[in-house]
Amino acid sequence: MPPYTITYFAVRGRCGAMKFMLSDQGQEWKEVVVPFDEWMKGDLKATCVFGQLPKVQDGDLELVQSNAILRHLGRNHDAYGSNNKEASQIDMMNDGVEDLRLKYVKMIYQEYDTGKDKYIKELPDHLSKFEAVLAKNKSGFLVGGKVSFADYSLLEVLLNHQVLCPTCLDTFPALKAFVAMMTARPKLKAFLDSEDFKKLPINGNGKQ
Ligand code: GTB
Repeated sequence: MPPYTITYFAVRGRCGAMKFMLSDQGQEWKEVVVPFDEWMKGDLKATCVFGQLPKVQDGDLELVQSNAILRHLGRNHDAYGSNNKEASQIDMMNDGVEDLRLKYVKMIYQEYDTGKDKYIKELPDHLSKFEAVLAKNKSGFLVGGKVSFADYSLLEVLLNHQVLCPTCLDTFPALKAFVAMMTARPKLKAFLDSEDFKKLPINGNGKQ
């Protein structure tokens, strides 16, 4: 399969999970990194369906919306369950991850100084939902017996939260085991250890 092209800013942001999936699946990709001052000129923005990045090109198919991109890659790389029932459950879990991601992004970009402590206090309530799912599904993955795009998305959100609050998983053994299992997958581990990954800030405003 020819490599994908990912167009995005020089942050992990909304491309972390898709890069986890591609690296874990042994799939190469090309990157177009857009400096924010270049973006502000508006020419590229005008070509994006919703005026935002990331954008991924797969041959003649051009996609925006990070979760649509994750689903597309999940279909291409057998990371979307083993049947329709599992696919629907994976969609559900990914929507749950997205809900948490949006809360995190709001806190980071809009209320970091005033809202961080409250956010961390309320975090166990959100994490407990994923803990329950993982504790029930004995495979270690969110759904079924194999990795899905929702697992990559959850992993990315959890790693970001461990930066925000290093102890946040201490009371969640299934989440801790999930992070350990996912980050030990050899190709994903190699990506997480790479400069390409480590050099990028998590968020665009330098908060983490
Ligand atoms: N729902 C969309 C998705 O999931 O893909 C949301 C995409 C989105 O929020 N894109 C943001 C964007 O394009 C970038 S992610 N913003 C520019 C615009 O709207 O004009 C957050 C972000 C913010 C700032 C930087 N930065 O300064 O480098 C990087 C990333």
